Amino acid sequence: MSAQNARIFVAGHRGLAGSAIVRRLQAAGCANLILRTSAELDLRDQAAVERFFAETRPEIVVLAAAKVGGILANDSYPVDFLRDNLQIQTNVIDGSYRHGARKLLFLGSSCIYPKFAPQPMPESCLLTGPLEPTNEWYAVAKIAGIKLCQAYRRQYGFDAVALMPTNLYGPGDNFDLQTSHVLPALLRKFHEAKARGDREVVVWGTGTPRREFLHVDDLADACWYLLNNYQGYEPVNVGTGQDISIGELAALIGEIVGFQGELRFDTSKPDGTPRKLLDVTRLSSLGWQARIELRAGIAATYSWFTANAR
Ligand code: GFB
Repeated sequence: MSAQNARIFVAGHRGLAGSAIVRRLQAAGCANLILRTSAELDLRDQAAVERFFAETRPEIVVLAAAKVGGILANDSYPVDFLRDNLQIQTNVIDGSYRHGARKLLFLGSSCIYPKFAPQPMPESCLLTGPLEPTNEWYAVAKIAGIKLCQAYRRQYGFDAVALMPTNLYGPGDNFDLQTSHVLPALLRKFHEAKARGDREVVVWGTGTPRREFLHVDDLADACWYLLNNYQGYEPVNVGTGQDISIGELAALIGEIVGFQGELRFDTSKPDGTPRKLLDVTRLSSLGWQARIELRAGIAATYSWFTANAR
């Protein structure tokens, strides 16, 4: 049966990734989406998840639900990032398999790779070195998620696929300055600094770390593509293949927002991993590549922010 006609459960459909995936599935004509808010279904609650799968029996599951956050949130709430993610993914992957789903897509993260991995980072560098301490709790949970997918495939032949998206951004992101990732945080900081007429904007860390940013609509398109074209045991990196320093990103966002002042680097805040660029050879050879250019993607996200997120 084609994915268009299948009953598809998108776990985490209100989040940045999940909401983009829902839009992409709807654009592809998928009309049988199963969606639950966290108030309706707490994915950390095994008994509730079990009842949900027994009642709805989805055929395809996209696991985009997770406890996520930027460098400070990751560092401040280790239990939430480790326990909640282990619970969510274990309940959903197990429930999917036992109630007859034929396919599951699990979304991981580029922070699963070692802090000093070779750059760009191929999927094969998983578990070859120590993790970045600011996000090791989240990374360990996501690594366990990949291994669960591989274990269910190996033991039961369940078609569970793990994707590793790089740093995501786009409409529906979290713009809270304490818990967000760098890109939405800087959009808000520059926007507010411009409105107040401030002379400077504070950027955390040294500005030298390099990150790769993928628009969430590109991620959603990759999910749809891999849902239809990949059944492998190995995880697949999802990125653009290009990175930028945080200092350069800040300058670009300042330009897009139209802020005229200076940048000040607060080096009391952590830098995190020095560089995080995915090797996207596997994804390219499967026939998919990112399309949304960074400047255009940030400009569109800024428009969304000014219209929706204040
Ligand atoms: O996006 P971010 O919070 O997370 O930070 P990571 C990226 C870089 O931007 C770090 C710097 O070097 C930050 O110090 N930065 C500068 C800022 N200004 C700001 C700011 O105002 N807010 C924030 N948040 N950062 C996360 C992981 O790592 O990446 C997660 O913690 C996840 O586990 C996610 O994997 C994709 O890229 O360092």
